[in-house]
Amino acid sequence: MAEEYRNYIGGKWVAAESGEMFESRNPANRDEVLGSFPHSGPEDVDAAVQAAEDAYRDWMLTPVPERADHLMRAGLILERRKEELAELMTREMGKTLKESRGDVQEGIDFLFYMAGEGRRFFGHTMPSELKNKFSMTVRHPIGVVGLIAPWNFPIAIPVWKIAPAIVAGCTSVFKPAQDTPLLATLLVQSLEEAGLPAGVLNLVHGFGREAGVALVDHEGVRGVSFTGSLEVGRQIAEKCGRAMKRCSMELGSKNVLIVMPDADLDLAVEASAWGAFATSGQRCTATSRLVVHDAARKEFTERLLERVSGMKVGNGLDPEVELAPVINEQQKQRVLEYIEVGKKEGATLLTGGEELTGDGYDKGNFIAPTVFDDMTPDMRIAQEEIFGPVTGIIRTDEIDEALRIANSTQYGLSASIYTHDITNVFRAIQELEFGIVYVNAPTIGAEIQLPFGGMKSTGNGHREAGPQALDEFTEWKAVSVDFSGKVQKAQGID
Ligand code: UN1
Repeated sequence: MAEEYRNYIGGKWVAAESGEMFESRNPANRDEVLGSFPHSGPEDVDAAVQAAEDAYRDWMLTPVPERADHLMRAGLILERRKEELAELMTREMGKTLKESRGDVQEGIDFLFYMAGEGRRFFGHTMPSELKNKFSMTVRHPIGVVGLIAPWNFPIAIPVWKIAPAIVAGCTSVFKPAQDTPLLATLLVQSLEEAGLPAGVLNLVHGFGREAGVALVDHEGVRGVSFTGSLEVGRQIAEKCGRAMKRCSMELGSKNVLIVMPDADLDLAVEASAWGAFATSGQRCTATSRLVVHDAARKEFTERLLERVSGMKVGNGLDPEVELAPVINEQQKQRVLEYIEVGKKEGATLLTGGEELTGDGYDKGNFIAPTVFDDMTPDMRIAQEEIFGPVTGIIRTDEIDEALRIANSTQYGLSASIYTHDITNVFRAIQELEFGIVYVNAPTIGAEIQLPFGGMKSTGNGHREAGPQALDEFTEWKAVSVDFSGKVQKAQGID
């Protein structure tokens, strides 16, 4: 029997009211069950929002450094448990152990970063146009928030949301992805162990269409932070717009790596292989388009194929494995369908393109690393987010066209250029419509002290991580104190 886990509501671990459960399984071996989790519905969400509302007043009045200290303690707990969490992460969502360690580390780093933010939490002071009047701005929490996280970074991305919500003084209901409920539970346990008061963070397991929808729709929820697909993000943003709720969206992308003729090809090839196939291409920042200059194309392509052909595909616990399974059966089918679309559209399949079966593969969702050539910017495989181990080469013969192609999708999260030409470097920095731009570095591997988020349909203008993280969860309050003993009227009125 798989171990049974619970929701965390008002400081207590409780079953779903319906009593129904769902299982979390290993994508490399579907016979392995990591645990069973409450299949929650609107009544559970209701209880969690109620708990968050009950805890809100005390929490927003708790000194900011004290709020933030919980994050320091939770970070130390994760640090102590890093290896155990990383191993469970690989078993729950598939990615290689070294990437799982990176995911946990990213969570630890951001917990520490936000813990420090508790002793800053800066506002501004500004002058008044009137005598004996003092003006300043302070941050005010937006209230109870719903945090809806994806499965591809089961620790890091929830921490991107939970940590700034805690420092900001919000109380929250966290609905993790149904594919990674175990890691979400362990994360919440670490915050409980760190002494976070009851109701400040509540955990409701379940599926988007029930628990997720109920959370977004709940009247008590004043803001929603969502990371996931454009399709779902659009539905959430529409609802939030109507209800005048704050919402921050981190959605799809179609990231690009440009290779110019003067690029160091060793680096460009390695960055492309890492960017396209780490986490089996299941990162919002994955390199799914390679825009390669004709002068470098033949050699780049040969070297990339050589690099990819040497990739071992398998269980992420095996230290030799570079390409792990994709998250579930449904995602596997979706990726395979996109590969068919690419072939039909006339892209040339250079390698991969198929599901792997047989010894070691039969119980998991394995797809061979797939590289297309002759991809054109208008193809669906060049426009739509695939979220799998698939990338494609688009040819170009000049920088204007390369930048135009890079910008030619509705998304704009992460872009990279490989060149040493200073003019091309600065043109890329200036012209790329992406929230994250790399020069001679892969499209993946964002660091937590930088703002993370995208332009155009990738988001709605918010940024996670970095110094901007608090903006997602706070309002600005403009405060003026008049100590003149008079009623002073601004704008020059006597
Ligand atoms: C994501 O893919 O959803 O840039 C987040 C990176 C990570 C974060 C990715 N640090 O690869």
